[in-house]
Amino acid sequence: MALLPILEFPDPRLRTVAKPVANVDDDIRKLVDDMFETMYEAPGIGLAASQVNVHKQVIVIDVSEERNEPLVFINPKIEVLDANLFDYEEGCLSIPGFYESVSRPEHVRVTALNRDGTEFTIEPEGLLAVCIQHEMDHLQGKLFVDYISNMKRQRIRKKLEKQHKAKA
Ligand code: QAP
Ligand code: CO
Repeated sequence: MALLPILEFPDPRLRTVAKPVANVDDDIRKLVDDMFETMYEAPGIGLAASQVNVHKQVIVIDVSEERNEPLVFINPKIEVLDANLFDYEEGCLSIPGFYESVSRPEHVRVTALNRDGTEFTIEPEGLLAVCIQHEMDHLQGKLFVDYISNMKRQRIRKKLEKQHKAKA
């Protein structure tokens, strides 16, 4: 297992659109294991492969208190079940230290492949529903700051750029 470096906003590589996984093989399972290690260590509740500069449709999530309910979503597809929206204060491992309220569909159905390559379908609720949508956005090169005002997004970008310069 290995910890993977996480790209931070406004890194343009976060804007890459991820490709579907053709075969859920041992290389993909190794990526999944490394992503879980990286997410748990951070600590975070969700991580998309895009964030570790691998542009494949792979997501890992664990929203449980005990951190013992790992979920893998490969090539996920989403269906919005009704028009109800849900507001949640979102964060992101690629935008450390910043949180903003985002409104998303509350009721969705997600179909994906698990780490064995078997298809499964869930109708997630609450935080899990929010997290899956947030992570699926990453696979399209989209970030939660794209939903807030340009002014707020610029302020976050400037603060992070300043931190990145100080570290370099
Ligand atoms: C996405 O985000 C998410 O700013 C996962 O300093 C978050 O795991 C979906 C984290 C909230 C829905 C709701 C963020 C860790 C972790 C930070 C994360 C930080 C350290 C974020
Ligand atoms: Co994120």
